Parts: sequence; C-alpha cells; structure tokens
Amino acid sequence: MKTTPDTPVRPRAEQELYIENNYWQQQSLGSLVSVWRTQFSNNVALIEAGTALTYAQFEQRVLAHSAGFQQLGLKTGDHVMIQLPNNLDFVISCFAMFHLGVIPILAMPAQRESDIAALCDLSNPVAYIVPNNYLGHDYIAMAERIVSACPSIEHVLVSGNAPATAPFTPLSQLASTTPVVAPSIDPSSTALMLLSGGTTGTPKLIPRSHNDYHYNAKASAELCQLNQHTTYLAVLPVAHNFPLACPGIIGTLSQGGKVVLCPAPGPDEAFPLIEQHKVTHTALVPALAKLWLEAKQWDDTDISSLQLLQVGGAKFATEQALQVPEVLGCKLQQVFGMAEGLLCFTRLDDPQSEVAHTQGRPLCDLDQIRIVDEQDNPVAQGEVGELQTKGPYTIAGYYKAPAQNQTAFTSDGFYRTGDLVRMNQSGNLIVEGRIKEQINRAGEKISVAEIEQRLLTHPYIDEATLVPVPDAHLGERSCACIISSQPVSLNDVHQLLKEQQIARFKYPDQIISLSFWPLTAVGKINKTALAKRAEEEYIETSINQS
Ligand code: OOB
Repeated sequence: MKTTPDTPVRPRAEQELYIENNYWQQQSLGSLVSVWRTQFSNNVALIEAGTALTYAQFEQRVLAHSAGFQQLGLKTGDHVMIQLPNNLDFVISCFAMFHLGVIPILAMPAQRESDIAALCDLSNPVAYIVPNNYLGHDYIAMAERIVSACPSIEHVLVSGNAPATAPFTPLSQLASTTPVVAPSIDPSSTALMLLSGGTTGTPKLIPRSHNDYHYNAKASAELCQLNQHTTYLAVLPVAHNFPLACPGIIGTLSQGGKVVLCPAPGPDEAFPLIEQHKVTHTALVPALAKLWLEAKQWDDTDISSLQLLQVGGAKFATEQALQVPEVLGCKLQQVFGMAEGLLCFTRLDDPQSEVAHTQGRPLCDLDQIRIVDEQDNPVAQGEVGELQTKGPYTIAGYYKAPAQNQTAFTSDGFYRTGDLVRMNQSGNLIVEGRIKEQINRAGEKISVAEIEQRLLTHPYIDEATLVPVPDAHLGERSCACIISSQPVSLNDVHQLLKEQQIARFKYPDQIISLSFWPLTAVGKINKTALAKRAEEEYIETSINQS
C-alpha cells in the first residue's frame, strides 16, 4: 500500500517476503480482466436474471465503463461510494474503477443515512453509486440528502432509472466507446475499501490493496478447488468480503468459473437459481444456513448440484453444521474470516467432526497467528485467548484512524481481532466469543458468551444473546434476548441461573422475547437494534407500571 499518513503500510521487508513467495503477484485487479479474457474467453463469467456475459463481453463492459468514468473526470486515487445490490452493475463498476485506480468504498444496500454520511465525511467520495430503488427503499431520495450533506460528491450514478437532472446519471448512459487511457497502477496501493463488520457502532474503513486482495481471492479459490466448471451463487450482499473474495466472485472469476448473482438471500430466490444454473458453490451466514436447512424440509426444488456450502461470519451451531450434508446434500466448510484480512477455513478433506466443531485454520503459511492473554502473553496450548494476526492479506491499520489503530494493532503490527479462540490438537481454531463482548454492569464485568451458553440450557430457549443497555444507575444493564418455544419470564431465567450458582450480578436485568433476530446488512445479529428495542420496551414497562 502507498505510504500515506492515512493508510498504514507493512514494513518493506514484509512486503518483499510476500512478493518473493509469489503471494503478491504485482498485478492490479483491473488488469486481471484481460488476463481472464485471454484464458477463458467464451466461458460465461457472470449471470444476472436473463443476462449472461462471457469473459470477452465482461471485459468489453468493464473497458466501456472505465472510459465513461474517465470522461466524467474520475481519476486514480479518487474515492467512490458504491452501494448496490447483487447485480452486474456492481461487478462491472468495481472492475472499471480498479482499472483506473479509482477506489470503491463498498457500502451494503441495507445501510442508511447515518452510516453513509459518516463514511462520506471520512472518505470524501467524488461520486456515489446507488440503485434507484431496492427492496422498497428509495435510494434517489437518500442520495439527494447525502449529496446536500457531503460537498465532495459531484456525481450520483444510478443503476436503473435516474432523474434527468444533475447530479444524477444512469450508469447505462455512461458506457463510452472512446478508448480508455489506462493509468499505470501501483499494485501495492489501495484497490478498494471494505467496511469493518462490527455489530455495534459506525463502521471503519479497511483499505485492501490490489496485491493482497488478489491473493485473498485466488488462494481461497485454490483452497476450495474452484475451476472452470464451478458455478458460484453470490447470495450474501456482494459488498461483503465473504461473497466478494473468499473466494466468492473474484475467486471464481480467477479460475474461469461462472458467477450467478442472486438478488435476495432467501431460499425462495436462491433455490430456483441453484436448480436452473446447476450451482456448485455458495456462502452463507449461520442465520441463513439455518433458514435454508428449515426450508429444505418442505421445498423440493432440485439443489443436488450443490457441492460445497461455506458458512461463516458468526458461530455456526454444531447441531446445524452436522445437518448440512444430509439435508442440503453437499459438503460444509466453516469459514472464520474478517474484512481486515485473516481467513480460516476448514479443509475439504478435514474429517466431519473437525468441520462440524471448528472454524478452520489460516489460509496462508505466512499468516502469523498467536493466542494471547490480557497481558499479550501467549496462552498454553488449548487455552482460550485473544487471536492476534498479521500476514500477506491482513491490513496494517484502518484508513484515517490513528487513535483506533493504536489500540487495534500491537506495536509489532499484529491485528488484535478481539475474538476469543482456542486451538485444538489438529491446529484448527474454535471461536469461543468476543473479548469486547463484555457488559460492564456497575463495574462488574459480565461475559456475554458465558450467559448466552447458560441461557441455552433452559429447555424452552432455542437461541439467546445478551446485550448491554445504557442504564442511569448501573452504567450498563444486561438484557437477555431470546427466541423460545414457550414463554420464558425474567423470573424463570433468574431461577435457572440461581440453580447454576452464578454471581447475582450476572443475572440479566431485563428480558425480551423475539420470534426472529434483527440482522445487520450482512446477516449477523444486530445488537444495536436489540439494545434499542430493549431501551424502548424498558421505558414502556416503567410507564405501564407507574
Ligand atoms: C466476516 O467478516 P466481518 O469483517 O464481517 O466480521 C469479522 C468478525 C470476526 O472478527 C468474528 O468476530 C466474526 O466476525 N466471525 C466469526 C466467524 N466468522 C467471522 N465468528 C465465529 N465463527 C465464524 N465462522 O464475517 C467474514 C469475512 C470473510 C469470510 C467470512 C466471514
């Protein structure tokens, strides 16, 4: 990555090691499009609804869009906020930007004004790419408000119909036949920015370089044994690292396979596409995998072409992991990854018990990992500690975040993942919780993971989590959020914890019952939404009681 004060870089010696080992191939992501066209010319590269593009047609579209972007005035180093659903415009626009060294900032369609405005404030994009409407949300109206709050945005480019007035331009009108003057791109410079996957707070920007992201996608594709016969269904929002490059879209394209873009993640949309296109590979978060498992009990769509289902993003319950081969008829791979870099995979030839019980091991032999205690000292083999990492595709720091970087990275450049893990005898990692998932109740610390596990021992509670809620007296109080087969009261929970003889301060102060989880843009349990709901319900209860 370029040495700028805004984007921390790896020391020279480490970069050279990655180049010497051929992990960094010194190619820009944009230049890959013509390499792939030469290798796989008439293979189908991408499918969206009724449209299929071969590798040759994909290259033409990318070049035409690069030329259009260039005529609009976009140039190397510019930032562009892109917030599109899973469609061709997303893939073509991203590669057109990679070609020019323009840096896309990948926002999820589900994100709303407060996140987008904060990210624009941080990154000063010159353009904002949106759909006109998606799942009933009016992005044109949102873009108008964002533009008036963010003076750096000169253009709003729209996938679909757009208003005829500035700053709006439909993406379809942008393609130009004038040849693009492709600048030379430093492959170690930032190619794109991902958003940090936190389930609380405003996301941070994660600068990924051409070199590191290409390695990320290609090595993942090799590990998953993708090839020209692979058909990958992009189900999760494509702005997320997992469906984009682990191996996802970019990894599939790197091997000459076919990518089918799925407009929404539910089984109703995905199963018919699997049947129609004989999809072989896809990736889901646990909440969706559970939904697919349930749906398959009554849905008889033929999904027998599926070979591998990757599940990651949050802990996948062993019980469900064990059901995947039988119910969905394919192999399971657990993926424990992060937009900051490190990817762990169970391997295709791991025994079923490892696949069901662990979250895999690092992708690359140059990934360095250590599991440490609160003083940053290594824990004994098999003990739980925080996972720290650095390696050829893990960032050295967030974009423009010197204060956060001080705490999120160690002095020797390791990323503090905040994840509590242990390593089993075969070297696979098991994620045990998050270090930061701790509730500070009047100074007493409560481990979210501990209480979650205890709540799950109640016969009626199927799923449970614990969230911190701001409290005038305690600082933070704890709220148990549960999905249960029969009603469970706060009293019942206290009784259960009393039987388990745990400290009184760990008893939840509040309980809310749900029938499904509110999810973040990528499908993780949205703890911010739960905490908000807990606050609202608390106020209602106090009013009703007074
Ligand atoms: C993926 O990336 P992010 O950036 O949305 O979230 C990263 C965090 C991790 O630090 C960990 O806390 C959690 O999500 N996580 C898991 C997990 N995979 C991610 N926790 C338990 N088990 C797992 N399998 O979520 C991501 C990026 C690339 C590939 C896959 C997931």
